Amino acid sequence: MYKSLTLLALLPSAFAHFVLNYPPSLGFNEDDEGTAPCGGAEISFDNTTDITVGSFSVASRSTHPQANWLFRVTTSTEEPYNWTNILPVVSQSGLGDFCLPALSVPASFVGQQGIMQITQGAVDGNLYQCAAVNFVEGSESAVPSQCTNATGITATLTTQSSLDGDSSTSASASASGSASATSSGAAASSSAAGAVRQVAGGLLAVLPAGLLLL
Ligand SMILES: [Cu+2]
Repeated sequence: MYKSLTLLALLPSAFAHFVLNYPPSLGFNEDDEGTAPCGGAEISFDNTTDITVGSFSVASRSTHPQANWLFRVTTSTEEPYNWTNILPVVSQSGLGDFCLPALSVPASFVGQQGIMQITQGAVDGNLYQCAAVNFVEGSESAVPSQCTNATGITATLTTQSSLDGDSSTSASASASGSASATSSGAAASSSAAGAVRQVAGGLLAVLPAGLLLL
């Protein structure tokens, strides 16, 4: 706990971790971005974004060269939130705009309001952003303008269903974070890619297609 707070305090104030560009964030405050479930933002349904359950996009911008992402939804507004994963953990490399299109959630969400949570597991811990959404039938007719991928962005699906650690388990989180971010980075990402092809080939096909939508 103290260790991760110290790391956050050492970051330059212009270091934005990551921002959620689409759907619109419930609020971004870089000092609070490590606070679950929504980076310090209050859950509110005053401004919701319609999300077509059959196909939608999530667009972010990252200042971390390597990160793991978890995309989840819920219709609950209270602990423990009963999250549903949109994808397994996504392992991503490269700086800047990062967008995944063609995401989907079960049709059972149609007609409900909910929260979409985007968590980035990065060198400085898990960071959180949320959007208030209104789940509707259908598929996105066009990818939103915010959905672009910076040159050099790559993403692969892992077989993990949750991110390692959080602010309450700083010891293990910082150990695994530094291992994958330094010398073992290449080996870790190539073995993750192999696992993806083996276990979830169909889903992985979504990612390169999205990267062509620039
Ligand atoms: Cu950061």
